[in-house]
Amino acid sequence: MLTKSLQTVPKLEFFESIDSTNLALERTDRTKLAEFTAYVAASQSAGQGRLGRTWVSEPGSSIALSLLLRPEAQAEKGWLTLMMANAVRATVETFAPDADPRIKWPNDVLVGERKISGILAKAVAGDVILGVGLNLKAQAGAPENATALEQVGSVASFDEVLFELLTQFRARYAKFQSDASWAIAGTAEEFRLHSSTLGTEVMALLPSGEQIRGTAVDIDAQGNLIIQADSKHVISAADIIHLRN
Ligand code: BT5
Repeated sequence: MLTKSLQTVPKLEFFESIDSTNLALERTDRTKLAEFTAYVAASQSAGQGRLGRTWVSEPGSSIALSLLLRPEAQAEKGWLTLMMANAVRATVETFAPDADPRIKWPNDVLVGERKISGILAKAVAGDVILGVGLNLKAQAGAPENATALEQVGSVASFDEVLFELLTQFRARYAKFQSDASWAIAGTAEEFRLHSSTLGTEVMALLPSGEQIRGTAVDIDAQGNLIIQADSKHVISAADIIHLRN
């Protein structure tokens, strides 16, 4: 079934249904698994978002993918998340050329203001588990502001989309493994080109409960978001609300 995608990784475990591909990879003994092992599911009963939130993946409606990574440079979760966001964005553009997919810092891919994909990276004992959910079809249980490839004009199959996504990500990650600082600069540049966050008025909701309202002006060398309000704020983790585009 996943004929094309199987060619892109050393090992691909496919689950028709699982609780969470990130959790499955986390609880596996990974010592015998090669880097780039992929856990893929057609549905999840307990898909994870950030901060204990849920990611909806109903049967046959989305791709849930978790990749086992062993970055040579110090695990840069934020950069790997943005690198995957760039790969997802390029994948969506491949199948829906008119959709103008954009990246919302730090971990979403949007079409317009609708979310088509979310990314969740976790560092575990020297490994990074990089999870991504990409919607293929509309789902009854997804939030109102969700969208899916089929809804933005794509008729591509699960295997075609997964193959493209893995290929897009691998090309970017290979650069990272050979020269991390060069690849990080490239990741930042690609994000700047395709971000829906930069240059807009945002409200950042920080994990502490603090709220910062201002203009998202750039990301810094660590991948933090810089918000210009009365003063400059450097944000490493937050939910961002786009107030105006
Ligand atoms: C994310 O969190 O967007 C990260 C999602 C990562 C999912 C992948 S699937 C493979 C791997 N295995 C897992 O268990 N997880 C990863 P966050 O930024 O916290 O956004 C979560 C929010 O997105 C939810 O609270 C909903 O509002 C919204 N949401 C949930 N399901 C959605 C969907 N299918 N499409 C669009 N939005 C959704």
